[in-house]
Amino acid sequence: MIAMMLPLLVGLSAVPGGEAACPEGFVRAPAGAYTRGNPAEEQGLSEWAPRPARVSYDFCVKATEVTYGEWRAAMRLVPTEMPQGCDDRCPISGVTWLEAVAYANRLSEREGLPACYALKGCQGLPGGPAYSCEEVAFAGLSCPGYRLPTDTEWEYAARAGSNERQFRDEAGWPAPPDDKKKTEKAKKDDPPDPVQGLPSVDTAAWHHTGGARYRAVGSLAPNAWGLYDVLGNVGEWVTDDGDRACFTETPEDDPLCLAAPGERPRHYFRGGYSFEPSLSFGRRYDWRASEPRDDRIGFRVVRRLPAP
Ligand SMILES: [Ca+2]
Repeated sequence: MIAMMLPLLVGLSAVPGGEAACPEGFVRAPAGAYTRGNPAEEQGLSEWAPRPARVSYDFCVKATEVTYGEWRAAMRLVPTEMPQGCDDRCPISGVTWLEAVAYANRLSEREGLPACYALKGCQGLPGGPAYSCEEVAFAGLSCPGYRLPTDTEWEYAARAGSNERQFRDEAGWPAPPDDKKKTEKAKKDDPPDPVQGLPSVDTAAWHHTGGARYRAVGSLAPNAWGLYDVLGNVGEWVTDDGDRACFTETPEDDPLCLAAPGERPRHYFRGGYSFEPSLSFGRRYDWRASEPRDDRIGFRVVRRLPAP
């Protein structure tokens, strides 16, 4: 148990050259630009048109989804029973958005960092049967503590900053031509389709498992930045809680959609989930309330790096 807690207790440390480093178990996402949402070539997955976005700061992203073991090391109550066949390395699932932000605050508290979410009028305990808060206020992107990624940060990190197609069977993209059906002459005349050379999404994502069946985090191939299970396994909550229309209006720099005061928040999760048949980086799933629990959903946390 002590070994499991250690990564949570390691704060940002300086690396040679004076640059802040990410905590153990996190990877660094450098500032940069990309296009969020499904590219035009992908069909039928999203009503949100692709939009250019820029992340203006470096940040640290947890390499894996938060696990049962990590949740247990930080929180008093566990929200859901561990699925059959799982152990402490499985992603925590069935966590409400509110519980996920409470967990992020707990990590900040343990390291003496400011909480990124102000929770007021809360009843019950995170992980308990009826945890609720009257008010949740996000401290903003300059908060140095732990928090959920923004919708933009999540997709940027999941794509490892690239808008290139990554898998030959990524949802929504045209299927690659079936070379087996081509005649020998056609195979000779046609240049090889570059998509055929891409790996299957099965090499990096648990999906199409026929139920809420989760696997130990980090067991498949990571993305180019070293993040595991961004697609599949559990869906992942993001900070944004604004109205759907907000995503078509955000500025290009550091976009964030938050509910207006008094507006009922809408929460979002990303990356698809274990029993979804097809997965896409650009797809956004929305969820009207923070309850009831949905066993498709877990989360990972991020932490912004201070400017050098
Ligand atoms: Ca995931």
